[in-house]
Amino acid sequence: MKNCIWIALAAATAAACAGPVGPQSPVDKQATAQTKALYVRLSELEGVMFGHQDATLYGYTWRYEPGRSDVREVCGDYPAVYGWELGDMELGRDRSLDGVPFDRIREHLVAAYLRGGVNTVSWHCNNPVTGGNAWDARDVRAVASLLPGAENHGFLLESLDRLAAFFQSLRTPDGTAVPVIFRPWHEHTGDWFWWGAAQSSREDYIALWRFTVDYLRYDRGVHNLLYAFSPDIVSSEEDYLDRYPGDDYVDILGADCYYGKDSTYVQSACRTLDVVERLAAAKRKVGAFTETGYEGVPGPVWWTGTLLPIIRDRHIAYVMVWRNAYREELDNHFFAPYSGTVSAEDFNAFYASPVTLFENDLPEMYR
Ligand code: BMA
Repeated sequence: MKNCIWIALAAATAAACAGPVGPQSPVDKQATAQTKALYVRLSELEGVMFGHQDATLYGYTWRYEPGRSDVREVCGDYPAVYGWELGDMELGRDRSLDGVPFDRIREHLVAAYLRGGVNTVSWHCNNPVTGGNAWDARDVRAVASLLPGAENHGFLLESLDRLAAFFQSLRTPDGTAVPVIFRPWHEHTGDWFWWGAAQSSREDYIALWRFTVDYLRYDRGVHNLLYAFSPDIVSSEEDYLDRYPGDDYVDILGADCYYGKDSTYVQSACRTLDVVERLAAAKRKVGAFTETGYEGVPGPVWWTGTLLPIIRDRHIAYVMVWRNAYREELDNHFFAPYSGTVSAEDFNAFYASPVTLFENDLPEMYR
């Protein structure tokens, strides 16, 4: 009895002391236990996890060498977040648009999870109308053509079936489904993808997003996903929410913003992340800087001089930079440092900052 009173008192005190309630659970009520745990972890972590697209698959000077990562070769630690790309899976191919076999992606994604890492997946889907790639944005019919009753709806179903099978195949050796942050139809505020705002109506874009989530969740029973919404830069909450599919369809409020040739990056990134943080707090969801980077990172102090001040003091779960393309395929297309590059030393200072979290900073329980 006495114990009960103490427990009741402790609970009441904890409730009274607790701050605003943070994100509670993913929008998918049937999300697996590991997916729910990932969401809690994303909302509770103190600091900003660092992510790198395709981190362990290849680097600037190597490809498919087990254990390697350009980030690790610079700072001695793996990233905490990994991005992977599924473009071309919708065509039934066994390699991505970047030539990476999907079997390898699965292997690296599961290995990253077993080390305590967080996985996020993007999808540069080919244009269903023209047969061109994701950047073939000449045609304005593509999004509408995928909706129920329209001529390419079958293509959408087939594509989502393929993605669903991939998501469901992400299992640890003991059969546990690996949780993944899925970030479809990204950067839709720009005009460079066929699903962009200049190429589709607001209603059709939202319908495509909702159909994608509902189909994977209810028709295919995929329950190991968190959904991330990631426009490019925005200037206001209104702007951000213009094509927002609704709170029941999004777990993570993200945004993408790249360093360009002009000097607007810091201002644009800060303004956009201010919006992300405010909306994430209001909606009790997780915020993230889902893609960023400076191609070729020519600035020797870009990490601590530019990126760190942008992410410091922010309630965002992670910041992810884009891939280090293998230079024999694509020269100077790298966004993380590699050993010997001009920003490598500065990256070590960025790594050492208490703000940034890499694999070794993750709580033991996640590793
Ligand atoms: C882009 C570039 C392309 C790549 C695509 C998907 O931003 O890196 O080379 O094909 O992402 O990974």
